[in-house]
Order: sequence, then structure tokens, then C-alpha cells
Amino acid sequence: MAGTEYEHIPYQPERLSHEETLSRGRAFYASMDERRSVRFFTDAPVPREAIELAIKTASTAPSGAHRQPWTFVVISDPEIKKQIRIEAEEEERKSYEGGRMPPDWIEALAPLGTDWRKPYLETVPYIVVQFEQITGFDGDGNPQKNYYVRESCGIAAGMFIAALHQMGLSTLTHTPSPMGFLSKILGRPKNERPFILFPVGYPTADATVPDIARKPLDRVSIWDPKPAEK
Ligand code: IYR
Repeated sequence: MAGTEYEHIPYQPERLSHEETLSRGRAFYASMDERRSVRFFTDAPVPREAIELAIKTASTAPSGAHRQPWTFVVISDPEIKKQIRIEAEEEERKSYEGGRMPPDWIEALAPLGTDWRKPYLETVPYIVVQFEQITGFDGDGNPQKNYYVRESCGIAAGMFIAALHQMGLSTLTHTPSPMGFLSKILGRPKNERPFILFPVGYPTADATVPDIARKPLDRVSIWDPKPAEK
């Protein structure tokens, strides 16, 4: 049966002059362009509220049928972090050195210098694991299908990363594969699947990142293309 339609309320986002539009856009881009994925973290504490704010920001993401099909699981307990490191490294070792990653994948990653070792999983003050809710529950607690779950979770993940960066915090989109062990360690229900693991903290004083460039605008966008020939 169709649900009751939401009431509509007036909405007007702040209307800016073109000058102000561009000045804000440039400032936001310049800030986001400074963001890098970090693999060398300290154990310096991060305020709990910063994690809460990043999760609240992520939860402002648009989602299929407004189901917000995500759960952010926050881990600060050193014992659980250690367990996650042990199991992630076990899986990653099988991938990198046990032949589970095909040669083309190993080759694609070689310039980035990643390997199976994930010491930062124990060092960081917080690990946040985003779970995707394959199905959800309606108001009466009955299972209910979700829609565009991956798209919704991907958007929320991007907003989570942006929020952390705006607060001067660093993270990494870590996807130990397969990630099933996270459901067990974190006691998550069957309707949820691990989506991305985010170590969150501050980089070490001697942290480095690969010297890579981002594709220029003309390689990531096409304006007013012609229709395909019939
Ligand atoms: N999950 C592995 C492998 C890995 C895969 C991709 I694609 C990367 O961009 C980086 C790493 C790991 O986390 O090391």
C-alpha cells in the first residue's frame, strides 16, 4: 500500500550573487583539492563530536526513497581495533600475496606502493565502518526493500570524507576484501553489509602521499556533446 505523502514546506537555499557563488566555489574547491588519502596516522586524539558531525553531515546525503540506507559504526576500543587489523591483514595478505588479486590489479596498485600491512588500523583514535542496508525496516519493524543503496551510500561516503577534511582530519577509503569479518566482529545484522572502512585521525609528522595529479577538467567532463550518429 502506498504511504502517506509528505507535507510540503517552503524551501529557499541562500541565494548568492555570481561573484559570491564563484568565490565560495573556488574556496571550497581549493580546500577539497588539498585532501589526500592518508596511510600514516598518529594516535593523537580526535574529539568525539568531530566524528558525530561527520556522520551527521554524511546523513544529509540524498538517498533512494529517502531511506538513508547506511549505518556508521564507530570503533574506539583498542581490542576491537586490533582484531580488525588482524583479520583485515589476513584477508589482504591472501589478496596481495596469495594470488587472490589478479596480476593486472597488482600492477595497477604497484605505483601506489600499498601492501597487505595495515598498522594504522590499530594506531588511529577511531575506525568508522560504513555499512550499507540492503533492506531496512518500516515503522512496524517489518523488512522493507531499499533503493539505489550503493549510490546512496557512495554519496554519503563522499560527504563524510569532505566533512572530515573540512575539520582538518584525515582518512582513507579502506576496503579490505572480502569484508565479511567486519559484520561478525561488530555484531551487525544480516540486512547490513560492510561498505567502506575509514580510519580517522591525524597524519604523522613525516607522513607522505604519492605525488599524483588529478585529471584536468577537460578529461573528466564533456560539455554539450552531439548525439550519436544513427
Ligand atoms: N583493499 C586493498 C587493495 C587496494 C585496492 C585498491 I582499487 C586501492 O586503490 C588501494 C588498495 C588495500 O586496501 O590495500
